[in-house]
Amino acid sequence: MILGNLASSVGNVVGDITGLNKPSKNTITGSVVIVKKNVLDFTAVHSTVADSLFELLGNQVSLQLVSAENPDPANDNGGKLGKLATLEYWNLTYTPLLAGDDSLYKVSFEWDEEFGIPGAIILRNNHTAEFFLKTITLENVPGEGRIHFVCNSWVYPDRRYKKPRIFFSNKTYLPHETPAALRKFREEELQVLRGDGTGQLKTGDRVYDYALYNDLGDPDKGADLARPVLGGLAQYPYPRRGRTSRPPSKTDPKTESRLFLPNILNIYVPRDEQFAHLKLSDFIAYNLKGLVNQIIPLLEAFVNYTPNEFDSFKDVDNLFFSGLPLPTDLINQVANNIPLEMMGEFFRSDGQQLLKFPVPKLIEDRSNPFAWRTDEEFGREMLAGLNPLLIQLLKEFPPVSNLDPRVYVNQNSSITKQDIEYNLDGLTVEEALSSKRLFILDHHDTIMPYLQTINEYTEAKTYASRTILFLRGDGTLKPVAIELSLPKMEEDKIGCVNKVYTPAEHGVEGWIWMLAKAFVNVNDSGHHQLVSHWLNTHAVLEPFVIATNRQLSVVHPIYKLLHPHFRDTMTINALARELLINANGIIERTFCPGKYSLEMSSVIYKSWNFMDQALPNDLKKRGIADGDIKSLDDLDRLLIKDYPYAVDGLKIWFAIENWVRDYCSFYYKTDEMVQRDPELQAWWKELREVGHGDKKDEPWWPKMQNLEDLIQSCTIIIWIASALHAAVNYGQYAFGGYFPNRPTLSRRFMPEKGTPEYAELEKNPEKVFFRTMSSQLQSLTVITVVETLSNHASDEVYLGQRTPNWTTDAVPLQASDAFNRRLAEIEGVILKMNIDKKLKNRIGPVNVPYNLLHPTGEIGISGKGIPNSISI
Ligand SMILES: *[C@@H]1O[C@H](CO)[C@@H](O)[C@H](O)[C@H]1NC(C)=O
Ligand SMILES: *[C@@H]1O[C@H](CO)[C@@H](O)[C@H](O)[C@H]1NC(C)=O
Ligand SMILES: CC(=O)N[C@H]1CO[C@H](CO)[C@@H](O)[C@@H]1O
Ligand SMILES: [Fe+2]
Repeated sequence: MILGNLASSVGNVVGDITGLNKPSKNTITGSVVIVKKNVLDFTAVHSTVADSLFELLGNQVSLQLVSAENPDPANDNGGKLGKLATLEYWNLTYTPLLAGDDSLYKVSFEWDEEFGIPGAIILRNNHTAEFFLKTITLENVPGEGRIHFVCNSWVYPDRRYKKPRIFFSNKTYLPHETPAALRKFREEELQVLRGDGTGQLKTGDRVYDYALYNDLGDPDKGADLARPVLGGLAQYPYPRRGRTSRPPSKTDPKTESRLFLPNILNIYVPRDEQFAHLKLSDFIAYNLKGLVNQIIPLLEAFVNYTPNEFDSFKDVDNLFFSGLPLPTDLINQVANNIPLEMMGEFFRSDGQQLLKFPVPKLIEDRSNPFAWRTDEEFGREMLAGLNPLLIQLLKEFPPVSNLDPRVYVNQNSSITKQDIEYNLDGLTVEEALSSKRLFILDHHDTIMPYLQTINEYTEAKTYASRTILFLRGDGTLKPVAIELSLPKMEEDKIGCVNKVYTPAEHGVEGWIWMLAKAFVNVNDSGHHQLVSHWLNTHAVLEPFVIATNRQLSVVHPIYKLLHPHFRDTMTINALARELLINANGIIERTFCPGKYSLEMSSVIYKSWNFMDQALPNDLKKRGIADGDIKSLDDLDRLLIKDYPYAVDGLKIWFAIENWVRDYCSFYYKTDEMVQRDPELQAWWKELREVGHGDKKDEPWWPKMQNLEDLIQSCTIIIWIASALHAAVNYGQYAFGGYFPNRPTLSRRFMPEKGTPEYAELEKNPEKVFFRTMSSQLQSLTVITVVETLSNHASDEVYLGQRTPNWTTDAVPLQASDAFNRRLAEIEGVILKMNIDKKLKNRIGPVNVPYNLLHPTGEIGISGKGIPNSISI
């Protein structure tokens, strides 16, 4: 971990120096770590970063200590301010330990007893360019020793700020425990971060504020690019996003105007949310811009040039194993614009230029290249794939609909006992139901209301679906029936036409069954991307990021607890609004609901429930857990024992909960302390009433009146940001990169007996499969994007890892160590389970171990590791 190496090396360096260079009695020396410009490689984006180390010297950067002990009546009773001091360069030629990217400066402060212990530092950058300040460490503070300031912040020229920048030491204080001399500064800093709610925010600003999702449409470019505003109205409720306040579009005053593509990196996010990376290349989301700008147009050109459909699985294999040759003139035409390192990712040249993608894990094992098509793998991916969140216990047979009878009729399933009974290993349907061995993947009620519109007004032709699965004796799930439904008007109500498919292995019937599974996966892919991934992790978390920064001071214990789990989230979400979820963006172009995609996610947000995001609650609600799971001792309440997402997830869940409990109980000894913490109360109120304002009246919100509310809420926030997101994000390429396994769109209905399509299916089934599912361009686009989304960066920070010296409190530090030890233990258990042959769902026919919840990970598309935060 970069930060880890750095801080320990600074510690050593400073130790050496002070030994050689004792400060005089009335001086406090400090060391300041600033990142050199040349390693930031931001030149293209931010050309103003300080040019040379020496530019920061002289009077260009001044620092002033703020007393934590002695208020100054002349300064509104804020702490006394020390004399200005300036940076000096400290040429540490004998300190090879200093991390290569950093510059170390020295500063000497005048100090006397009357001043007391410093608690903050005011820093003014009088230079014309910004720099990235990492840490400040004061040495030999009388009575205190070393005081450390974790800054990690971009510091702009002082004239850009209304108040000079202030940094607090790494001590932690509840509001009422804040030394009197620091209170004023604590409050003022929060005011600065809240801003005054006006004006367009620009690069370098630090303001955190809220806005509606009114920036997805582009009505100035045409009515077909207009989209409804999400959030603010009962019809389309949505979580809030970060405010940018660009001017309104010309056509629709309610819609914010959009940025032009080349300027996308100028989209506003509060400065320290953006690129706190040493190298831009470590920020994987940055690649998205190149993808949308350059690679996807290249794919389009390629598809137009060559047969623009895949005809067989062999064609698809070539894409991964041998590469498809790229015509030379095509290369010449577009390649000039593509940065070399980007070409490297997708185009491998073996003498000639090839379009070649990394082999998705799903098909890596060549001993059984069609393992992905088996029923066992189809069922297993509902437990250990990239969307293991929807399978639920079937309580009633046949399955019923809960759609409003005033609008819908006959939406119950028409699957019969005869359809499934012969596949229940000798049980009757009643026996299978009462022994809780029937499960369902239900995509009926949620999609039915949109189905007519999608099939009529978009390119897609698709179904609502119900899949029934039987839990076999060996712990695997066997799909026993798939029902595909289309809407049909019956008088003035919406009825439906159902068609039931049952397993078949051979001949046309085998292909029909395979298509039925593919239609289910189309629907599941849409739900995965829009709901499980975008809405339930990325979008719902952003209001927590904003509220935390606006209402909790950086010295507040809950700020310190949560902050690592917010890294990069606002930035990736801002880029997603520009490139992925916008009108005619990648999602609309490649997923079934097309232009209705985001609108549908807003309808689903209506039933989002914060408390259900807690894994034990979620499992109970889906009927997967028979009763409450209060600790790992209750693991045998899982009806599906070998459910990798749930088994690993519960271990991680309780590890997080224990850590949060130890941490919070150290600061809050009583429930009353929770009630009386004004920052905490303001935080929660704003989160509910503004950030998730469209859901503010929901009865399930914790009231934040006791320690247990606080522990549960923080555990859920950390869970969403880390494990839940990892489970749905980093397996995208492993499972979805091989797109026949997870098509995102279907363009034709199921062939019916007696039609030319059916005859074609008998003759050339693979060709029909590829004509029915996503087109070549759609498939290539999706896998290009999910390849990027599935990457772990080289500077990834995994669950539990923290900036050293993030607090001075011993008990929380010990609790954090214990958390990390527990996570390491869990890794051991996961590795062991993954080689246990009895656990059939952990590896499955495709031989891909379930590593998505293995806490530490590996760089690249490893499908392994839980980062602290949602960063891609
Ligand atoms: C659907 O099933 C429910 C529950 O069994 C039943 O009450 C309802 O009448 C059924 N609807 C129709 C149209 O058969
Ligand atoms: C950081 O923490 C370590 C203990 O974990 C301590 O030894 C060291 O002095 C601290 N460094 C600073 C700069 O506070
Ligand atoms: C692509 C698609 O059809 N997605 C739908 C599948 O079903 C869910 C509900 O379970 C809908 O929300 C999706 O939009
Ligand atoms: Fe993500």
